[in-house]
Amino acid sequence: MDKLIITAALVGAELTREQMPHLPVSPTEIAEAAAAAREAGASIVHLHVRDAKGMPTQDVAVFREVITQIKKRTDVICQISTGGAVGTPIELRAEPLSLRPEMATLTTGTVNFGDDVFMNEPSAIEFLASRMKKEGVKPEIECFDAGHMANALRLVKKGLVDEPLYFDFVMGVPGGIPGTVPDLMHCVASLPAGAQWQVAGIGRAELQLAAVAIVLGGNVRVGFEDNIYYSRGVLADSNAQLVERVARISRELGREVATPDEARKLIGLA
Ligand code: KMH
Ligand code: ZN
Repeated sequence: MDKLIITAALVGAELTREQMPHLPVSPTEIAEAAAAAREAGASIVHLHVRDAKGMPTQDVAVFREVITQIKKRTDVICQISTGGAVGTPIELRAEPLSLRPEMATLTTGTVNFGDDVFMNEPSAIEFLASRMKKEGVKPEIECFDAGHMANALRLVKKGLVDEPLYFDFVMGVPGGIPGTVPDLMHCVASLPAGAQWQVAGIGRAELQLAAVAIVLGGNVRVGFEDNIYYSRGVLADSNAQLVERVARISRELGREVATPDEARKLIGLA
């Protein structure tokens, strides 16, 4: 089995300091969190950034500052979000692609998102996919629902995304695919040949689905964007603490954890 790739989703767009006092917000805080997550076993950081008021932004200058500071500290793969926050206009979502990061997320369908709707019309998805192709950015296909997998294959048919695909099953968002083991098994069984995958379980689904992915040969995403608790009612101290637990469980189960350079080779970035 390949080594485990761990992604740390450090910030998110919806979370506030009131909900999570340890949330990294400034570029320096995000870069320090990225370096600590890498030390704990992460090879990718999934990046949202915040403006001076702590609000989510797709501002290229802020992404540039964050990525520059991360690269000064560590060798982790930087994956920018093109999802942004619910309601971010599609043109703004695409802007940080001009920085040509190694990876970026590409959500391949609309989904109810709690009381909101995370809109991804077919034309918007194709716009983001073609920008990624033009800039040479590897998409991570974000599936908030099972039907989003088939939408990704349509992009392949249209020549907008190249195989092998790297899927992220985001499971447990209210309105999306539930965060259960049978739902994960359904997603894994539906994978096209040669595809790679990871799971991002939301809330209490995070750890259980991570354990299943480790055993099945998939990869794992953890971090404050997805879950702020270490155990029931106990907030995590840091993103690194959540990463470290997954790395420890994986090693205990006999699966080593990939370094960033090993992850680059596994994903085809190097
Ligand atoms: N903030 C969510 C509405 C992504 O990063 O690509 C979308 C999201 C997905 O977080
Ligand atoms: Zn995100």
